Amino acid sequence: QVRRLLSARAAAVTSAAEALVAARAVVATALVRDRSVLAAQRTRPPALAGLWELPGGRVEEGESDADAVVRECREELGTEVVVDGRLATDLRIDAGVLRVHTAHLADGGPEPRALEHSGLRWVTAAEVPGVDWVPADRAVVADLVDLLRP
Ligand code: 523
Repeated sequence: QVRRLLSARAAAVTSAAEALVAARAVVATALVRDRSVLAAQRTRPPALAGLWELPGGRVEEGESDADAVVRECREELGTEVVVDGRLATDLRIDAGVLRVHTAHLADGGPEPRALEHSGLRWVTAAEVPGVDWVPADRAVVADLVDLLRP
């Protein structure tokens, strides 16, 4: 009986730890230039294809959030970014929680290109609420509007 209880408890701790790891696993980037933020159009999965997101992805083992943001922006946009802050609201996704970091283009860095998305657009505070965001990213519309306002 005691052994069964202990092993149930160990399983609960393990799954809580796994949930925490999963919850740390995804970052998104609010890349800001000239009072606009970069929105990127997803190509996958089918449920999200055509919708717009803040670019990002899974954090790899041993990476910090900021490392992951820089790497994802290189891979997806072919550009160099500098992380300069974080939005207060986390996004809820199936895998757990996605944290949104704010960033700007590195001086003299290449212009972002849609290497893994079907399109890119710079959106102003006035345009942010009207963008067809993926469901999770809708949660930061108000934060983005605040971020972009003078
Ligand atoms: N989101 C999301 N919004 C958002 C990002 C960057 C990601 O809702 N701004 C979701 C979409 C996926 C999950 O987070 O369900 C992982 O994002 P993804 O697919 O862009 O990350 P990848 O490409 O690093 O991960 P794999 O799909 O495993 O390749």
